Amino acid sequence: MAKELKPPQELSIWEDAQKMIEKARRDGVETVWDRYEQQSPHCTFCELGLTCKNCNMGPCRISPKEGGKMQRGVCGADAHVIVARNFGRFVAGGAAGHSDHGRDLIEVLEAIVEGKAPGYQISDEAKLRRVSAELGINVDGRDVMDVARDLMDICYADFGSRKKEVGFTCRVPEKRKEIWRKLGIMPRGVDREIAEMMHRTHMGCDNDAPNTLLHAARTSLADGWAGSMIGTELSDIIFGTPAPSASRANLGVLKADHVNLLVHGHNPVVSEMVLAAAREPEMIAKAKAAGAAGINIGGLCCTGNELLMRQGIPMAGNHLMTELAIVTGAVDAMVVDYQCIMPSLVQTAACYHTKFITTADKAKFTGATHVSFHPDNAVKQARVVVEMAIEAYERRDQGRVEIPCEPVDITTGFSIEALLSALGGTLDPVLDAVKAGKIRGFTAIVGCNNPRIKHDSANVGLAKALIKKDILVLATGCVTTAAGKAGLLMPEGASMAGPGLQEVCGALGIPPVLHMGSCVDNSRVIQLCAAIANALGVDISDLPVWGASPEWYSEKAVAIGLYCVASGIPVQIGTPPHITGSDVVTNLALSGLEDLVGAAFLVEADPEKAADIMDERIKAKRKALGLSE
Ligand code: SF4
Ligand code: MSK
Repeated sequence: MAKELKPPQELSIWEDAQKMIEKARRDGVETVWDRYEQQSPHCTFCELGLTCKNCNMGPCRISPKEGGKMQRGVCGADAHVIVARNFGRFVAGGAAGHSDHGRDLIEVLEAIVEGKAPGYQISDEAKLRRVSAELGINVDGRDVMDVARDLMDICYADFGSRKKEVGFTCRVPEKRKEIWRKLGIMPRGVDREIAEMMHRTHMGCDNDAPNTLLHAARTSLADGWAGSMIGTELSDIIFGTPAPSASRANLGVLKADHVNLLVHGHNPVVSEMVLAAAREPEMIAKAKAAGAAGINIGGLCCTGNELLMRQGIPMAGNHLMTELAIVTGAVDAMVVDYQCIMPSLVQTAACYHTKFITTADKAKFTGATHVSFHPDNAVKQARVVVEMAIEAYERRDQGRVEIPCEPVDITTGFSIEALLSALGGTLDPVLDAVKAGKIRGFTAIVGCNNPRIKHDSANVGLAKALIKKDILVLATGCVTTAAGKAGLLMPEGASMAGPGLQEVCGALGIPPVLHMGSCVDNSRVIQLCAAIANALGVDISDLPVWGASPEWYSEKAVAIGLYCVASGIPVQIGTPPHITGSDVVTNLALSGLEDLVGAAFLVEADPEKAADIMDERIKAKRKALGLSE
């Protein structure tokens, strides 16, 4: 018998989502929540991480009952080995996603240097020189392209096998590097660590769960301090370093009288070009000739974050809003690159007039229109995409359009450089506020949505609970749209904060939640923590800081969580990964890592309870630094 549908009010905290879930049901369109119900209850073995299909003697399952049958796989692997192997591959998947994105930026830089990337350029030469000098490249008096070529070579080398330490570990406090060296988890090369994880988890290799987990940490560190950091830094160099600007968020950013083109995925390499094409007078004239008032570009997920941070382009929604955006009937085209793009979007788009366009040869979707993007053809292909959106607009049935709300105002663009500039070029004002107890600590809330959790309830709930305790929140990824919709990305949002944070926000004119970028941009968070630790002469694990991912879903989120923990930043998560079938692995994640790297994971779904636990640690860290609690 079909399960009864839950009321939309139980699925999302947002009015725009609730209205579009209702419309989807009226229109007969299936959503992520419908499929989640169909998949529930999930397989217990898989939830516990106790299944293995790493070889053809299996698949194998381990009984969660101690002393029961099936305590070992056919090869003899026990629950701990299987859970650790599965987790290691999960982390490798996430690190591969971020890092391959980073590599794509190196390839664009290479094409710029070779003069084969019309439309792309070095937008922030000062940052190119600054970052290059940090990595030991001679920049004095040299031509910009010569410096760029050397930077490109160093970045490529960070993906390889011949280094002992990836380049950006130059930013890491010495005490932290000593821990990594002692544990044998210093990241050497992105591809090397990912490949070694795949090797170790082949049948008959690394059959010691803690040893596998240490390599998972090393793999994640290669992501954070190399793959992702390269992605962020090169994106800034090529497209510009973000600076604070105003924008808007929610489905109200769609415009009934415009061609609406949404960009979705992660890499600005595609979305920046689409935006540039949509701003060309010739394209706007074509849109007007088709009867539209203009072309409206909106963002989804992390490529939306990239355009929001640098160009102020509005955010239509986060992960669980992507299907619902199409359900408005107002989206003429959705152009995607890779990661976090639900395969269902092809079917959702087919229920309306929406053109669904893929652009990455490594991320094709059956049923989509593929427009292959490369650095040498991106300008031309971006125009093709915009023209497809205009054509689709002509087919739009205005009778099916429902834009469910008015947009809310947000501010964005808090790169480290922008923060420093707002603070007069030094971290001192923030450090003084921390010492005075006006800012008691920091938490980066990062990541996703997950239909296991009422959409954005935990993302917003945790942010509100923390700022009330005078803990400044940094937001990246899909948390951004959640915080924005809740009014937390506006200076006025400080009225929801504690008195100390309110005072600081008022003095600096900043919101209590600062938007720092997309999911690769969590590299900005670890870089900032390292800079603060270096300024204070302590290790990162000595700081009153947390990471959090209350509604995480992806492999990438776990890679981020683990590189934060391995860097000394404890991380709250709302739901555990599939590791609870092994007490060895679970205990290591929740407490054992604390002894090894000075930080561990906290699993707590209730935002208020999580904030209280996080606050206790912040008090302890402040006390140890000689500060008032
Ligand atoms: Fe089973 Fe071992 Fe093969 Fe995994 S590696 S499927 S546990 S035999
Ligand atoms: S898109 S990884 S749902 S943040 Fe980066 Fe959002 Fe999480 Fe994907």
